[in-house]
Amino acid sequence: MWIHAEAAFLADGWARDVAVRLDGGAIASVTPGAAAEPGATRVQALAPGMPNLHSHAFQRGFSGLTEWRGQSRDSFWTWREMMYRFALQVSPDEMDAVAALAYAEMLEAGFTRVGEFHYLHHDTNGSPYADPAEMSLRIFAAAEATGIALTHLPVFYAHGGFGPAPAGDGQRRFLHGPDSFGRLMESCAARLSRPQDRLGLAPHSLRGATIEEIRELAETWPGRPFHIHVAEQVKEVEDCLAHAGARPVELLLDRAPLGPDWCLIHATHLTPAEIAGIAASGAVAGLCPVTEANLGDGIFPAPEFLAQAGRFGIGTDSNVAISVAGELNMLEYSQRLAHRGRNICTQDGSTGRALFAGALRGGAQALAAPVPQIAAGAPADLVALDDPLALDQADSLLDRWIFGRGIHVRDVWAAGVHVVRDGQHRDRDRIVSAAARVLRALS
Ligand code: NGQ
Ligand code: ZN
Repeated sequence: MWIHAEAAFLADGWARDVAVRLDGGAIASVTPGAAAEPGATRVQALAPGMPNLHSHAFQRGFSGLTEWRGQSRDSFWTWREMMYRFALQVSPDEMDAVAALAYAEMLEAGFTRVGEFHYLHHDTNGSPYADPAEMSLRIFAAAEATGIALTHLPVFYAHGGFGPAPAGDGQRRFLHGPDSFGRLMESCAARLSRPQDRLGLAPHSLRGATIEEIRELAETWPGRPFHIHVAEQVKEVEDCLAHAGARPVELLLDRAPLGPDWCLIHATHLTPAEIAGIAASGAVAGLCPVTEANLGDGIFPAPEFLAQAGRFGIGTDSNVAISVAGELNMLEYSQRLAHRGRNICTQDGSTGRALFAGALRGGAQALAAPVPQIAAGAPADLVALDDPLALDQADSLLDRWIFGRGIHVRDVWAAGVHVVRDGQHRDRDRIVSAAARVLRALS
């Protein structure tokens, strides 16, 4: 199968008139300066698919439904109560339907892989399902049905807070001890069936797992993507200091084997030493700028981190919005607001290109995937961007997509399958009506 792109974003930049041949799930050849093959799908601009390194798929089910003020001052913590109320209701079938909606929308946005940080493990009353991987299997089913590549990240969650404090009733579906978590991991490893799928793991946070448990997990499952929420809220930093005598990232740097397999989700509140420590470790900062803004988390210290060659990727986290351009836009704009300057997330030249290329690399690293690229032998995960004005300016295309108007995702190939055409997932109607049925019952 042939694609002919007027412009394609190759490893060394934009090339013109590029013929791309797909063979199964991979790219077989890439030829710049070529004439279109007969029957080729013609696109304007072709770019690699973006990894989405952090998703809680079920949270798509209440997107836009927590934007009203209660009696108290609303915060991350009051939002979390509402999130728990929703989490306590979702059945396996409902998980499948909501995750399929989120994943179809991710593909439509230009994400071709998702890191699913999955902690909704047990039945609504908190007892394990007969099959401990029941809910994980629904995530696998949604990924397979939509075509998105999956890095599944079963979450280890054992406590309700620092101390450790006992888990609350609202957390009853999340909880594991080391043995039951080990069985879940084994079961997931045995049942992930597509070649593009990966298995990592994720202690939820320093609130949900102790530093000893985190070390034990890292020792038991070496070499797998290892994700953790960290230093997202000021209260978490203060509580960690009070209980452990160290800040969250400081504690991980001191006591855990941080390295390139690690992905620190949010890592919002950092000292200069913590910024340097993460950058030097090779771990990825898993930034979720839209959710971080939505939840009032704070602003990641991007200029300092990027100046030390820190690695980052992007995630849609709560899935309140699902947009590659939206995450990268918020990442840069939050920096401009904080630092009262412009073009902060680039060392030189196009900000859109620096953000896009950085998030491709860091996202792939965090999800144990090959770096997305338009090159022979790479997975055929491709996004065609449409420019209705057909400005002959590929160099500014990523900037116009992220900061301007008019550029949109028209086609997406995932593992060589043409899953999005004219901006719509091929099963959009079926997926939307299944999710609509579920969400009318849940909300
Ligand atoms: C989550 N989300 O696990 O879904 C969390 C909220 C928590 C974000 N942190 C729960 N954005 O951190 O305790
Ligand atoms: Zn999260």
